[in-house]
Amino acid sequence: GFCPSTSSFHSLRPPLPLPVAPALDVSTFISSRPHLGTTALIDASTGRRVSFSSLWSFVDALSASLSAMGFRKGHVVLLLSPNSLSFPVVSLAVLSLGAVLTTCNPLNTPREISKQVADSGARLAFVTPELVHKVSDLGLPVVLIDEDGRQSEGGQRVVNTLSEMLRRRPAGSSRAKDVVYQDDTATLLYSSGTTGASKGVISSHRNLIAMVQIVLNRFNLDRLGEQRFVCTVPMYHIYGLAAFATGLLASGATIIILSKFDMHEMLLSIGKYRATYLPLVPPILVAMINNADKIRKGYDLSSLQWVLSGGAPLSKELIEGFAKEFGDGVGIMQGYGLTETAGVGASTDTLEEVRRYGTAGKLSAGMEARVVDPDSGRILGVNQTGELWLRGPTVMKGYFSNPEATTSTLDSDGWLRTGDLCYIDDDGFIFVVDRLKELIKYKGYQVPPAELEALLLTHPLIADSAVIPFPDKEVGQYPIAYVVRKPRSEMSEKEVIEFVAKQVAPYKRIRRVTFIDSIPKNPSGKILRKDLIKLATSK
Ligand code: AYL
Repeated sequence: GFCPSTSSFHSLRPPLPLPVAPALDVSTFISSRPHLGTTALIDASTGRRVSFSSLWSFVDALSASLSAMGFRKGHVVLLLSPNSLSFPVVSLAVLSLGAVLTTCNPLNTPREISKQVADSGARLAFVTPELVHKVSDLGLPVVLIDEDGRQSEGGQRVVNTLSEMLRRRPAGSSRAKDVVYQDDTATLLYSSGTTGASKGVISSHRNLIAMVQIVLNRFNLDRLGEQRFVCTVPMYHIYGLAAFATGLLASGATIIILSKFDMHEMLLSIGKYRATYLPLVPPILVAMINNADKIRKGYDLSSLQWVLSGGAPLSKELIEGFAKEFGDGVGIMQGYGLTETAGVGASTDTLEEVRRYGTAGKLSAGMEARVVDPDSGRILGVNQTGELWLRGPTVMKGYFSNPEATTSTLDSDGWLRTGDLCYIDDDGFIFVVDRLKELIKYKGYQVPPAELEALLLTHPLIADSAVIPFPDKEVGQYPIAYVVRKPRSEMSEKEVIEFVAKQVAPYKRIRRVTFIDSIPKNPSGKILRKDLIKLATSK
């Protein structure tokens, strides 16, 4: 689909049907899709099932309770929880009110969470009992997600429990609900984008409705009511949120939920629930290939038809390795996307597309792409490598209260700079060559170097620092640091590593430190990251 007159690539997929009514929230859109499914969710460890009809009555009850508590359109609600049956319920209830959902990695430290609460302006948090201590100093009212009737310890700020809110359909539910428009903000997921610290990505209901349609388009709709997806990817992240807390719930498919990634539990539940789809990030695929013998002997994977991989690059070698170990019966679908595109922007969806090993896929329905020379700004053509720009119905409205980051990422015509170096071949397949932006991806998790650099600079013995990715077969990349010590400082590598480790989530920890006399920078003071990456990987 390269169009010479506009110098852009168009999606080769059938057009995306989108609702035209201006007043519509994504939760209502999902619940009104017809499908053949009966069981929506299964908790893999307890076997507890939630039917579609109970799911939607839970969502109604919770949204009525929230409304009775005074929650309205535009109010921001934090959801801090591992994957669970409650995660989609809370998300959809918040969205149905026109309130704004912000999610957070449960591994994050109190310091990291408090930054997000302050930035997003969250005024209520849904939190599991194990995580309540992480928000106890914030003065934020808490609703305890008490699925198993567990009590919180220091829960003095607990204003309600989820079970209580689901039980009672409050008298106040007659209170008029605000009209929610497709253009209203739905979610604030945090991403570091191309540079700097984490920012709130503003996705509208329209963005998410388009994303739901893309999810439905990707799979064979007629049979989706019979499909069973194992959910190990985190729902707080756009990958999991798009698939498991929203998109697939419109399809009738059943979602088998694991509270966290555990190889044994994941493989066991495939056999136990006869799962057909397994969405993963590349490091899990690597681990499966490395343990292929044990896995084939120990588990029944006969029901599995598709593995989905997304969120980080998956090489041709890995796809071949997986095919060799697990046979032709299981295909690997690729998904490429960003938090800023509310999920998948390109993918391989059919057997024919999947056979193009190494591609990130073809543009999703409704998406357009440009390939732009990062130095000259010139728009490039087929098979030429440059920065990928995307435009389409899922592209974010901007970064929350950050106009500078917004204008440097989104232009006035709606083009989003992805920060990924790509080319698009004659058949419209996108190949990701490298990452231009600062982002480090550890097991698919975002690690923003700028955040770690800012933290290092708070240490009294550190004069300057730069954090860069180091490639690793198992995890993708891990963060390493170049540090300039203050004069006469004898600070050790271990001290630097521990200083960071105490304050950040485990996936952000710096794994190696090299002391250096000065950080290489260009005349305007920008760190020459590529030079440091070359230095680090040449040894
Ligand atoms: P964020 N191949 C190479 N790089 C990728 C791929 C891929 N398939 N997918 C994502 N990335 C990198 O916001 C790329 O650098 O969302 C991109 O700019 O955490 C960055 O990750 C964005 O990171 C899916 C599939 C959602 C993917 C996604 C988006 C998750 C990543 C649903 O089905």
